Amino acid sequence: MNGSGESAYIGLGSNLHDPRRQVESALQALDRLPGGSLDARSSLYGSSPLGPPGQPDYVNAVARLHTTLAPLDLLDALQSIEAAQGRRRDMHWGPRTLDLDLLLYGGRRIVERRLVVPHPEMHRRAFVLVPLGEIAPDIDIPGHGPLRELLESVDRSTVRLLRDG
Ligand code: ROI
Repeated sequence: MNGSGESAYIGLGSNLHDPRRQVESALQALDRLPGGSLDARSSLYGSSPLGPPGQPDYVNAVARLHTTLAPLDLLDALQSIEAAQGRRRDMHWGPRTLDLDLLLYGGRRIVERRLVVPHPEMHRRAFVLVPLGEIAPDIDIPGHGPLRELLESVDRSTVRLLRDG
């Protein structure tokens, strides 16, 4: 069933070391991954940090890939991009140079030791749902229903469209 590939949605986030540049360069890296291409990308959004206070605001975006990579191979590829851009696995929910989350993979639900899809927090995170709504307004989140309805249940005021991005 994977011969022609699947659509996968990736959440991007950064709040350290020139966050806009981190996210833009990760989008380029996603486009260069083997076995796929970048299909669509959202604008860049600024968002208030979820997690410990006192950290800088985040830049967030969502991308859609068309990929023939299996989910765990795609996860490996995302972690390589994070590592190449200097991500260190540091403080839980603390500031980060680059976070790439595999949000959705086709319409699938996946529960593995290393990977849960849909991403288990995405349905309550405005900084994921708002950019996702820009590129896939009619999508359903498996197990959670229409994105349009989820968007009504989150505080969208924590997320703002960034100019020139
Ligand atoms: N908060 C925001 N606003 N955006 C993120 O991408 C983000 N990523 C995280 C935590 C620390 C949960 N907070 C975030 O990993």
